[in-house]
Amino acid sequence: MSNTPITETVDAVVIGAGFSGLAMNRRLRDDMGMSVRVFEAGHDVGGTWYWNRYPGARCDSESFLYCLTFDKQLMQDWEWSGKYPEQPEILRYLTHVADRFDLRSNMTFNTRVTSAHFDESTNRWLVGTDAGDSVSAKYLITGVGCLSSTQKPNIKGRDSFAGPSYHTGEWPHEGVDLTGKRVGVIGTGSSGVQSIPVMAKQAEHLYVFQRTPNYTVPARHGTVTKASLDEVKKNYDAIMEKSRWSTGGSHYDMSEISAMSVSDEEREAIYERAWAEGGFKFLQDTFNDIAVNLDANATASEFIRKKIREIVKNPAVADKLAPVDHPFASKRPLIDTDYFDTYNRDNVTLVDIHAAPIEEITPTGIRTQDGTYDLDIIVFATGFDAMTGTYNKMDIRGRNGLALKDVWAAGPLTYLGVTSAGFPNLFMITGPGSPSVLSNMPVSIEQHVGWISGVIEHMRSAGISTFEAQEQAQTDWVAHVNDLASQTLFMQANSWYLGANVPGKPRVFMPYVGGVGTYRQKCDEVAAAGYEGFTLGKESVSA
Ligand code: N01
Repeated sequence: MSNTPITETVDAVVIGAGFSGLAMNRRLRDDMGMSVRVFEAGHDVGGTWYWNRYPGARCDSESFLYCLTFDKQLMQDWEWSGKYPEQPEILRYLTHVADRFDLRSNMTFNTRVTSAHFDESTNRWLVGTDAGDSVSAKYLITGVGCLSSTQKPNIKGRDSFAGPSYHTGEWPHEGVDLTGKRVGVIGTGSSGVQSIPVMAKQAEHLYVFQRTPNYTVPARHGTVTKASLDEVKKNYDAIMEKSRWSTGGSHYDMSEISAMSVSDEEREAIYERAWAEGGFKFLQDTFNDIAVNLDANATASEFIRKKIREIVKNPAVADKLAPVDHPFASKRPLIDTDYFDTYNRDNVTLVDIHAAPIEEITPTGIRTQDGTYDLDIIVFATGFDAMTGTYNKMDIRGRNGLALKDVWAAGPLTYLGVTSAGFPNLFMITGPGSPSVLSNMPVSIEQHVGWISGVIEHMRSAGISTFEAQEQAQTDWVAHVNDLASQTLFMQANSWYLGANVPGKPRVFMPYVGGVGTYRQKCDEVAAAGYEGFTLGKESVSA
């Protein structure tokens, strides 16, 4: 690649045109006057919301919190229609942001970054794409998302199926008509739990192939009134500022009482209220020890199992749907609309592939150890090679030609989840080791955009050519991330947070569990201490 002629020279290359890429582009280009090239694999902006168009796709954060805050007028002008934003509406929002701030003019679409090599003789990145670009940039910023590499299990005969098959994360833009079709869906994580009730209403018959049952709480989705949105808009700055310093990136108060400190009747009443209100409040606003204390957790887990048995009429089906192998919220908590009730429909069959695993996908359907299911369509709701998958697919090389995927072979190594030692001037928006997926994403994205641009401003004003994490600071940070995770119940489930869903992936807890407020404070302190833990190289070559 070093012999390839340079096709463009810019200050910064940004990878991805989702929330991260849009916000970073605007900041660097419009606020800081830098030249920026954004590469995006899709044919337009949107990121996650460009690709995940499966039936029922929406965000679990409330609409008014799921936004960019760099422009106050934008916050006042945009009107969300639902309590939770649905995929088409989020995509409309991001399209509007791109139009309103003219963010497409320096974006190249339908183009995937395939390589990025750091040239130590010039202190610049050379970024290659599948369209033949070779762009020289001082700064390389990844806005590639945490859940952008789809994961299809390597089931015997997978590609022999004669009908169409789809992954929820690569859903056809024109939609899929399930009318009159026998549909098999594999997977009951967030994507499965959201899409199953919607697909069940369309399909002639829906077979749900469930390996591990999941806890899920009603979302209580609905429309939002203009009056409630107006109220939010009056207080928007305060709401978002509180979210920035919170645990999960939202402005809700967290409970301060232990589940073990109240009587059985009081506890039940608190759970009932939270169940009726719906959403993540069931975790945040009930008790403060559900995520860390097994006894406290058992009360929440049992409450949800009780609800499943109440909702699902067939006791044998309810039993299969009731999770017992992991504590509530040790995997990504789910919220749903009519998920358990869907199993009361005559046209829905739950297939327990834990008891009788899938043996083969055949041209006509799926064969398990104890049955054969004839299908017209297969849906893989089987998740993603999370947090590191997309990085590992690009040939990213830092000092001494070292490949990021080799450095990360035993698990991602980052300092603050935004940089990796040996990769100068590479910044990862919501990288592994930052709160990212444990938070309301736009809040974490904007914090990284702000922090990274602060670094770049400092580099430009102080004549710094390279900004690079120190090995010891990185080692300490990775240990801290692991130490915090080990104090939670997250380690008790086989989740994608731990890479458990990808065969051969190292079992390392990837996001930072300390909360977005604590994390923000740490990042601010590091900056205030002259970027403690980073080596700042003075200009020795022209940039
Ligand atoms: O993926 P998942 P997802 N054979 O990994 C099953 C975000 N998101 O796309 O648990 C059979 O959670 C697997 O079974 P098991 C959100 O952060 C957000 O649903 O491994 N089954 C599991 O049931 C979320 O957490 C939103 O036993 C197999 C399912 O597939 C993340 O994306 C919406 C299998 C995968 O669940 C990922 O969610 C959607 C196999 N070989 C997604 N391999 C919102 O904000 C996997 N499975 C609303």
